[in-house]
Amino acid sequence: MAGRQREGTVLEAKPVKTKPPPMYKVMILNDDYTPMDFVVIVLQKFFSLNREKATAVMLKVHREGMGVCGVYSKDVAATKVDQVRSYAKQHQHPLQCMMEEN
Ligand code: TYC
Repeated sequence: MAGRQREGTVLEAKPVKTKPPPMYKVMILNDDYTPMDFVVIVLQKFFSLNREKATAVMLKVHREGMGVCGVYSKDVAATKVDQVRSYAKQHQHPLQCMMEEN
């Protein structure tokens, strides 16, 4: 059988179309009752913002009604929303937190 050629079937890799997973913005809403200092603490505690950045985000929300705390994968964003809601509830503040696809 010397010299006999094998069938030349080439299996080309199909280009795999994978999109990066969607990311989610975590946002807080303004209200008239939650103390400013409490919002700054929340932003530092759950979103790892330093005091200056946390204050800037809090003031933006206070003036504009809504602001982004951070952008995360779906699971992480959902955890942050739960953490903020339960921390606000525990302290009896009506602070609202939500997530939205980026
Ligand atoms: N508006 C609030 C106040 O005047 C402060 C505040 C800021 C509340 C941001 C919620 O997400 C918020 N005490």
